[in-house]
Amino acid sequence: MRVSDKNLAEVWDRGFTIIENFLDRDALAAAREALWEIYPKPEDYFKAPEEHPELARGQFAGLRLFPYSSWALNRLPVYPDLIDGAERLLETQDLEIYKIELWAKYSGAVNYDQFHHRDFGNHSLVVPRADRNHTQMTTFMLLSDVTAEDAPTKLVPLKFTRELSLPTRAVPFGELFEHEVALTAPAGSLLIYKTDVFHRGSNFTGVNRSRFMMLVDIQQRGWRWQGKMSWPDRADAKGMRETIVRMTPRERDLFGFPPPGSEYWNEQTIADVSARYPGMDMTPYLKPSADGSAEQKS
Ligand SMILES: O=C(O)CCC(=O)C(=O)O
Repeated sequence: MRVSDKNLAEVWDRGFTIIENFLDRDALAAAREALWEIYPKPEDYFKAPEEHPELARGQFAGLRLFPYSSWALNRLPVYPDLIDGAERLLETQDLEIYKIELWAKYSGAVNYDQFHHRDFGNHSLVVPRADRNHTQMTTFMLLSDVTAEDAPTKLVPLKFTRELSLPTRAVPFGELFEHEVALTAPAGSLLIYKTDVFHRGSNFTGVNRSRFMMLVDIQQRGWRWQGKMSWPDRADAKGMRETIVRMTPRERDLFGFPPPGSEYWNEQTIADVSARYPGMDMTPYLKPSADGSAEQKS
């Protein structure tokens, strides 16, 4: 579903917006099915939680970094309506995806309650700008229904925190609770928020409940003081090569892959990148750059 202008305006005014049923039904169903290649199905987990001690090691134990073994998950960060929303919010097409995580939580594994915090603490070496420049667009894609019992994220509208100076990254547990809005929405919904927004994870209040989401963060390319993951570092991770092959040149570009027309491309790099990524259609990279360096020679 296209992110509406109203939703984008809400990101600026309130600090966050929730777009219900954002993912199309097929994409959601395929992504949910692929989750079980990574995580235990809830019904299996709750039969014997003690068989999954790795998920009880702490609040972040259910985090898994991009890429994944399945295209059904790997395609979500480049879901066209997400990138369109980022282009319109950030008012540029020169974007990079700077973090992708999957996060599974199971009730009883650990207490997921958090104090309110702002995410820029580990997304930036500095602080967000108070105007609209240098904004990082952070998102949660819900891959399961989230009701009040399912550990919803709780966010505080900006109007309640304007008095707190930007360097304040966290407040003591319990503060701001009276202003928080719970992210309760059906599977397939999208939360967009900014890194100056106070929010927190909450604990489950129901039994045998679980919550699955994908976190995708996007910013304008080229701000070396902001970011989180390094895609070259993940290049040899399982699933990355297949994912890069399946993506369009535009989608690869969001990960820093050289775009068509880049001076990187020449006869040698086209041949050798093609060998590193068997099956990749190299045709778009054959187009000559301004100095003609990628023109194929016969
Ligand atoms: O999982 C959630 O609902 C939010 C968690 C969070 O905000 C964090 O760990 O930074």
